[in-house]
Amino acid sequence: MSQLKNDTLIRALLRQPTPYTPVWIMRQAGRYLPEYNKTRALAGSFMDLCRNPTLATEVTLQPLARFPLDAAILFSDILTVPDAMGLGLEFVEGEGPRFQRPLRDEQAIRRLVVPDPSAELRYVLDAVAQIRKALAGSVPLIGFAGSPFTLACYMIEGRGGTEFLETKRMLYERPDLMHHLLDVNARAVTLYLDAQIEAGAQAVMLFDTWGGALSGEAFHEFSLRYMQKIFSGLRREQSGERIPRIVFTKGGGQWLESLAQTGADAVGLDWTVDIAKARARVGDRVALQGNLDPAVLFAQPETIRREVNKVLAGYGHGVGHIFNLGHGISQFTPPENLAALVEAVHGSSQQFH
Ligand code: 1CP
Repeated sequence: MSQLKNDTLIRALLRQPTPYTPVWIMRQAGRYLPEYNKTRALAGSFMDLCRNPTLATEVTLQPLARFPLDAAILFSDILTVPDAMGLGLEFVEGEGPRFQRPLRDEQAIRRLVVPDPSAELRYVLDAVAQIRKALAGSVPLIGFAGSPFTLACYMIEGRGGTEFLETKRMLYERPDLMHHLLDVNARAVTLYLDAQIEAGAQAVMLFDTWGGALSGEAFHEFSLRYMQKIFSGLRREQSGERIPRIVFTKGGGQWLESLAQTGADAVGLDWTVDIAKARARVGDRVALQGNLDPAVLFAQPETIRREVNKVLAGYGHGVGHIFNLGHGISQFTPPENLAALVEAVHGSSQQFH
């Protein structure tokens, strides 16, 4: 049995009854919180913050001290895995992530080695263990990784904010090479998530932020297939507890049936998807996580409450809904608006359970 004081997230992910709809927020620890910016300045840089388990623990807990959220998510980044492969991650102030050594030729890709998480990513595992201890069973801790394809986008382009032209050129011109890279990434992510679970992560999420940039055919061949591979290789239980898995392909609303067959327990929805229709399509097989437009958090509390109610009512009665935004919270969000959201979810959702 679960030792958690609040296990609503785990139960909802496994489509078991809960007294209300649990809520957590993608990027709940981050730049919209002044206390986060303070800790980050103290650490020196974003990566210094990620590499310091004590400070990573501190920022993981910051949103939970403000809001009665139903889960914590490990403070880290999806790009720690390619960094551990030697690509040299840095965050240029105001410009986002950059790799010093992006993958520019076949040799660089053939040379890639799957990192040993207990060595190169030790700092993440230490953070997981320290966060679990600090949470003391209050709410579950979510671990995460990027999907093989989303990681490949950053590894090839070397940065965000591109149209993935280099990535797609390789995908179309050298599918063999792309498959090799995705296979390395899938093996790396499987080991990494498995190590996070061993260190204490109680649920895991795969972020496929850029899978939605692909054609349907390419998505299935180059993104979905590798996420399936990860879930089939990952341990299902730890210390007798089932470890639920969440898959989130931003822009993946057309492929929900496929996403429901990856071996994930829950599928994340962005805000372009009608959650009632999503439930009718796949709600008998997986839980659904989402999917309020993050921009709603810029409106007045009454508007936030109204829009929260629409998502709750859209999902309707019964098990299997985890409330979240359709993507990460904006850095310009007033924190008090998130308080209104969490209160609205907890207050209004009881009628649906
Ligand atoms: O300047 C800063 O302080 C850094 C901002 C920041 C933060 C707070 C970055 C840089 N990463 C993070 C944390 C982070 N990233 C978490 C922590 C847990 C949480 O509170 O949710 C998680 C889960 C991520 C995952 C992540 N990183 C994704 C997938 C989710 C998504 O947002 O689509 C992606 C694509 C990244 C790459 C990345 N890291 C950081 C930025 C700004 C980006 C996006 C770059 C781009 O626009 O392409």
